Amino acid sequence: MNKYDIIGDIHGHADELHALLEILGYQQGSHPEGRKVIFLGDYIDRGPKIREVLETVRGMVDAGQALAILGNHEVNAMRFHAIGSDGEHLRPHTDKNTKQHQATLEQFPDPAEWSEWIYWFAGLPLSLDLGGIRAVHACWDHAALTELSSIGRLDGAMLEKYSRKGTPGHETISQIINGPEALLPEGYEHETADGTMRADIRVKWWINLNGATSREAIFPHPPAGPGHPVIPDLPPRNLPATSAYPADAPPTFFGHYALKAPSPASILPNLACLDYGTGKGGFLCAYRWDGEREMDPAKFIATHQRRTR
Ligand SMILES: [Mn+2]
Repeated sequence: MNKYDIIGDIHGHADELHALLEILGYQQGSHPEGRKVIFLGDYIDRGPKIREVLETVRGMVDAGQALAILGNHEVNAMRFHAIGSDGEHLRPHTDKNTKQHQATLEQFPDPAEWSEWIYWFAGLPLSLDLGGIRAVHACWDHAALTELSSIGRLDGAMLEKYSRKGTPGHETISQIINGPEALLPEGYEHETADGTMRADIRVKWWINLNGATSREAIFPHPPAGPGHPVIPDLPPRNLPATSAYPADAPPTFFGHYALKAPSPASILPNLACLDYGTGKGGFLCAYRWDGEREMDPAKFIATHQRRTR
């Protein structure tokens, strides 16, 4: 059985990636004990060394030393660069969308080179179910993943089908790469990590949210206390239907949520988020998986930790 080291969102932070791979025992992209890496997506759009991150990830995938899935930033990049059948970009080049993609645009001024990377993204899967272990960028939604399992490459007509905001296809793919969202009650907003005020919140998709208050549903919980907006004990609007993540499901790893915590931990015995906001004052995080059904708190490895075993 393969043993895997699962690594969360990197976002152009190649130095942290190389430090983490070294802690995990990888030498020039391969492990002496034959372990492999699973990368959880979001390789681009921030950080100073996006090209180096992509070259490391792709190099390990090509050499059979790693598996990589798509994050919302890669799918957004594909949409940003693709032209739809109506002649418009699948992701409109608004100020907001351009700003989100700015670091990548600056670090890849040659469109021919960037096209190559877009083509590579199109060959990556949206999720992995390896039997003993599962990986997805934001949300393991069985129904959405079943619908998406037949699409093959996410390019051309498939990309267009899953790109148009407001279409069922877009909802399906967004569920996987962005996770479900809701809205705070009328008149309430929260402060996002980048300092903007928003009414829409990410929610805990692994519990039954039926009847949950905004405070119970929001994930992660934003900073609380003086100077921070209050998350009310009132039901959010448009709360999605969710159910408890099955306790008998294999260990499942996701990224995306930029958690703020001094050290990593699992959410459930078989569920963990490995995105701890590297480059946003956090750290890059991995889980060292050896086939166990329940996660071991000692096997979360972060760039700010010394090797412990
Ligand atoms: Mn993400």
